[in-house]
Amino acid sequence: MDRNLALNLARVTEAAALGAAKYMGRGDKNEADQAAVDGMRRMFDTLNVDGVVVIGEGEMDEAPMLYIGERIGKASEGSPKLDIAVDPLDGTNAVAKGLPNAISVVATAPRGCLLNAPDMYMDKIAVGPRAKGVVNLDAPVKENLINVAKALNKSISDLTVTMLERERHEGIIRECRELGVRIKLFKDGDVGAAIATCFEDRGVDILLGIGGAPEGVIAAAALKCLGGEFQGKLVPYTEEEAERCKKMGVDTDKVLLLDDLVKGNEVLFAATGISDGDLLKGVRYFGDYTARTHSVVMRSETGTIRFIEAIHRLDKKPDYAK
Ligand code: VTB
Repeated sequence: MDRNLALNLARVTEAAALGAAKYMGRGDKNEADQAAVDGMRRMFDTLNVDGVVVIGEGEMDEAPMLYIGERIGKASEGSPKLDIAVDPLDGTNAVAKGLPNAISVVATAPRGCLLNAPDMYMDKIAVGPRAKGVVNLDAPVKENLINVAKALNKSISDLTVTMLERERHEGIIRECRELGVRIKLFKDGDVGAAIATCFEDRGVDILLGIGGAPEGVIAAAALKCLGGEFQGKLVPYTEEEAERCKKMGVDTDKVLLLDDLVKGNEVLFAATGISDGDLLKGVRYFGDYTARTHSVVMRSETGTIRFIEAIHRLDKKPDYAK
């Protein structure tokens, strides 16, 4: 895999972030999402890849761009054939309201390597490298928490669990409180939260709970690069969703391990902050038509993690300056 492609993916998420960030706090999540999609699509068109979107904005009839099955990149002979997973704006509500943790993300792997997760819910567990191998999504919550605390050499009261603030998590929250761990709830953006478990200074040790399945595959791609562990289980809420899982050949009783979600070791991942978050700083606008972005780029093959702060001259990039 061309290692410079990883850096080009940062250009893709930067373009999406610069597009969406202008809409922060304006109350219109669709407008922000569209700007992220436009920025991302435009930059993808400049890359020498033969890509197929396997996780994207929706089915062809509901998404004009970055829809599942769409071919992207300017493919030529010898271009890498890739599966592409995108979430141009994870945290549409966060941008619309000016709240934290909105990011733009993209992950790629060779064709056929990313699980084509349908747009439904997924039960998730994510931990960083030091707790790899000690969690099991099928085990009771308390058992996982005790095992992670042990692996991190922390007392249980110092362990921090993070999850989406949703009513469906009341049961897990109760169990966490009975055990006495710390809890950090967030409103949107479980991709960034899963990644944060891999950085000790980000203040969260384990992600639990149910979020979007597409976001689960994207988070798994990142955790593969970071050497963490991610497990997921599709949670169909309707007959139709259950049928869809069956057709895909996914057993909803089975825990999907990292290699079921993201096969092989040629994974590339990039993310750029849109609003300030635990993982990345948001887009900042300075005088003289400049803006700063903060991104992370990773490759699973070498495990290199790059944080990139970029200063953009918006007057020289008319597409961003609108
Ligand atoms: C999560 C979260 C996303 O969707 O996956 C969530 O990470 C799941 O859906 O940022 P609900 O909002 O229905 O709980 C998002 O909030 C939006 O994609």
